Amino acid sequence: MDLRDFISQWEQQGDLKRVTAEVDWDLEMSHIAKLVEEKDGPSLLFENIRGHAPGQKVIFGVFSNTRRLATILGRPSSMTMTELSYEWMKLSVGEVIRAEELETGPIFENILEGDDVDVFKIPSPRFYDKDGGRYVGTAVFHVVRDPETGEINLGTYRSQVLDSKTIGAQILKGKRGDRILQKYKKLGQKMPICTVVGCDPLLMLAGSAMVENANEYDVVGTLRGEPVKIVTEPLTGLPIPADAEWVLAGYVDGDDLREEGPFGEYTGYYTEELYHPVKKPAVNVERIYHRDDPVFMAASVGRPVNDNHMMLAFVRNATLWTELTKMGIPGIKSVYMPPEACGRFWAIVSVKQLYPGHADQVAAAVIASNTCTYGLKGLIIVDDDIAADDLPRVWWALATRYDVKRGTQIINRGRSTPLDPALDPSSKFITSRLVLDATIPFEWKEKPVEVKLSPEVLESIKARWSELGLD
Ligand SMILES: Cc1cc2nc3c(=O)[nH]c(=O)nc-3n(C[C@H](O)[C@H](O)[C@H](O)COP(=O)(O)O)c2cc1C
Ligand SMILES: [Mn+2]
Repeated sequence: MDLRDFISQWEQQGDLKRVTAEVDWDLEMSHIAKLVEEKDGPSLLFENIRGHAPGQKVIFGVFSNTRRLATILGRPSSMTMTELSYEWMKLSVGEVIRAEELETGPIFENILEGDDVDVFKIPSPRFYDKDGGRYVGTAVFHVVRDPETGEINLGTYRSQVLDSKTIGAQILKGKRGDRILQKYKKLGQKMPICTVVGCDPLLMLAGSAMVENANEYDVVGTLRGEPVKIVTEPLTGLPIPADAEWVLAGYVDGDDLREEGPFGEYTGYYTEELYHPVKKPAVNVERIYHRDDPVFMAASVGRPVNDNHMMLAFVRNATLWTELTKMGIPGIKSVYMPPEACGRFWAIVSVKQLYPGHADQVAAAVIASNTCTYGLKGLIIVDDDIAADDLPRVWWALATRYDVKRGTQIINRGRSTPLDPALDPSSKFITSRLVLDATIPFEWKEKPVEVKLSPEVLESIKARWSELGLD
């Protein structure tokens, strides 16, 4: 599958609209996309971008609703995010399907090097008016290789256009990508890197997942049920998708950090660079590859709910569920990370309790998981009669099963993201966390008995419905 397969599929199901009128990359595209997204509209394929070569296209809204997330996972478009996450979990605990290397692919149709390397030829949007510049990487992933183990790692880090031959790569402290960069730095070497913009959207989703000790190409192969087709980028020797739309190849010099940002982020707030400059890793671009008539993939940011929150919620939901399953914790019924909470800061887990303390075990496991150790602030645990994504019933449990003193745990310290506007500016990497246990304690002998309609009476009045004149 490549991006173009999805474009055709969405067009057929009426879930994609081509915009042929000329639009500006500077604020206009992002603003149009945001308005359409807020009305749960189709994804938008902009085909005429001011100042860019005819044939160049930009797609927005790839991830912004569950219909399209379902198609990306190859499932019926009626499935909910929680159902899709369950499918992801089921597939990813199965046998791994490794990537398949091809000799060549459409990504090599156009190769720009030397003086022809000009990042401004790519139709990167500027999203919000206080942004530091154009962003080439919002629906992006970067490919690197661990210099010690040889393992390939994909990671999604926002990328600003810094100049015609440099883009930012905001690889935050402690991410797998950062740990790899630090190894190169220690070796006194620059880190070869490929930046992929536009491809099978599932690859981008995998790039944004907290995957340790696995190659995300293999994760996607396993989810797809067939190997991802890769080719080797000659300059860096790194594997890139054979049918990607745009790829930038070059290196990061860990000793040469550059100012980047600010950016109107997925939290709905601008980042700290609005107040003071922050230096970050940057990619020195030595080659640009693109397909004929390339499709640039962009993801909208800003206040929830949009592309970013749907991606974060879906991927974190799916990998949390996978981790809980792999940890062998019984009774997990459903998992949900609401996009409205930016897709990452709150989680809800429904569990069929089997022993005293089971809900506490679930809480400890969620907090220890790779998925939730980063950024989670709040966790709500509910009993199995309530689905994790049934928010009205979750509220009911908070109202009637949760006792503040018995059901609350505050965890003082945990890893977090400097993008969280609620964190003290002097301590941006550490958060506290809240656990709300809204289950009925397993060990209680006299449990609250739920009020239910009598089945016999229901049966009998069903037969009398016409007679009662209520049809
Ligand atoms: C749209 C989007 C943008 C992201 N931007 C960044 C970013 O700028 N920096 C960052 O460190 N993580 C960012 N993330 C989260 C990372 O992709 C995620 O932590 C992933 O695990 C990083 O890859 P790694 O674990 O291989 O380092 C973003 C996620 C999404 C969905
Ligand atoms: Mn990774």
